[in-house]
Amino acid sequence: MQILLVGAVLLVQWTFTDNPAAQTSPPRCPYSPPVFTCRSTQECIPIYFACDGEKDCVDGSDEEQCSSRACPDSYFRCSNGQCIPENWKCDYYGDCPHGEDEQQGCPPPTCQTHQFACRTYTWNTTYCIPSHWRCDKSSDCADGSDEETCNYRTCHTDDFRCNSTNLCIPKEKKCDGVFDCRDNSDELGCSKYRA
Ligand SMILES: [Ca+2]
Ligand SMILES: [Ca+2]
Ligand SMILES: [Ca+2]
Repeated sequence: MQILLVGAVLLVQWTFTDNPAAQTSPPRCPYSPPVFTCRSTQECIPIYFACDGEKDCVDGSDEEQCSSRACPDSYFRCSNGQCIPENWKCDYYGDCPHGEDEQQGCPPPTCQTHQFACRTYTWNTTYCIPSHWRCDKSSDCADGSDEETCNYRTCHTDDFRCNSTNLCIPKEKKCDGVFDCRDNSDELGCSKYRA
């Protein structure tokens, strides 16, 4: 009798969990909209995971028809069809595979007070440089503007000449604990910086 009862309970449980209606109802989406819904499983993924070059749906449907897919409002469309939130645009981090989100009319970053701002800003190229890299006879800005309108020091006989750039600095600046040469040669071998 007891075995029969247990069997009946198991049968009821099995019938319940095997309910076809429970199996076909779409899984609950844990992401806030807009989301991409996978074609065969009806699972959802954040919309920026679609057309990002990686299959996130089991059936790979998130990587299909990317060339014709439009983006919802307040989303930026990368050239590969990926949709990224508008506020990922011009945040100085390339979210689109080719950095398109950083290339269209983005303002240059704000350089810190001890930095020199190069004249033109292009994403992913050097823009803010340490101020002592200005007029050090070594081009650091992508547009070379750090070496424009420089009054390079005329070399004196007792000057220190930087190794790789031939920039002359007063001998007092050799081993003064501050880097003046672009290659740091003015502080090499000095007691302060000796390892
Ligand atoms: Ca994907
Ligand atoms: Ca970005
Ligand atoms: Ca320079």
